[in-house]
Amino acid sequence: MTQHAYLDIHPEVAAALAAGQPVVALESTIISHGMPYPQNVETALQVEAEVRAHGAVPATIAIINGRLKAGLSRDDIEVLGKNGREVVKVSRRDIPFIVAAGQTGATTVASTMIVAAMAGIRVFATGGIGGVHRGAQQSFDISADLQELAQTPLAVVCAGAKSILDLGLTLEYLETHGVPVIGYQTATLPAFFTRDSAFKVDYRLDSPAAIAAVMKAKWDLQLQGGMVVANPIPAQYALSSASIDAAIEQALAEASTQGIGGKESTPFLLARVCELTGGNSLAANIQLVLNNARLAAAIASDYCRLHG
Ligand code: PSU
Ligand code: MN
Repeated sequence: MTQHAYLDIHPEVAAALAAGQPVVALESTIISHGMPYPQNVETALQVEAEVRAHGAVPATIAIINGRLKAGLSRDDIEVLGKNGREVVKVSRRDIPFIVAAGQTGATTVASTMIVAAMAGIRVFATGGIGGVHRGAQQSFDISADLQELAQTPLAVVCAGAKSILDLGLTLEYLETHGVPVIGYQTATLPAFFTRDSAFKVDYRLDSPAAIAAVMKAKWDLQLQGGMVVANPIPAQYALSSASIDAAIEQALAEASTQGIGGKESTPFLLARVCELTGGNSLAANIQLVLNNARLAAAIASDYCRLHG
């Protein structure tokens, strides 16, 4: 059996891919583990609508009853959102277990990239990528998202990474593995809720077309792997780092006292930061994902034009 025997591509997504039209992949861990219900479902549907409004077809990715899905129904999204943290969080390691057991799982950036690449999708929008955690010198907690970026060919549009992570070590890790970090209209790495951080991106590019040209060159040259497109949160929704830093410090301290580790670490920190900062950070989170969906649709359109 080939890998495609495990994959269901939604008819609308399949038609767009066959016609060389732009498609944007979206992940589902952000739905089940990244936001509370019902905002998670509303946001997932809004993000799909935003991709469409900007000329591309959305393909939200998950595993439903053991089937890899590129493109979900409204019911699938409702199930992932309503069951929230009871839905298994699936990264690269977990895929065969969830498939073999016929279970439903929410895909992380890493596993979304795997399924998207299988389907032939080249652009992916999300909120924030996983990375090297603070204290990784001791814990070795480094997201599988980074290894996936090293080997799977997608442009991942995000708002940088949350400062629950060590941004400096995350950049070093990506550099080692040949993954470029592009700043969209910025020379500094955005830190999710804030437009800036103390770190520089590798390359600043100011248009979707310039990003699409780099994608084409990289993959024409058969340089494996993906790239990070870091898109700052719109200024009117950005939070002050002072307001978010205290919540992040508290969440990290609680995780350490409670001995939270492994795959639970990121969902725990995300949920605590969200609780501690209240609706403020959730509203910002929703806006930055919509902003990334718009940019991803534009990049996908330019890439299709170039690539033919
Ligand atoms: N960061 C966020 N929101 C998220 C995630 C990260 O701000 O929802 C999710 C993504 O699905 C990402 C995953 O791929 O967490 C990383 O988990 P881990 O660190 O366990 O690899
Ligand atoms: Mn981890």
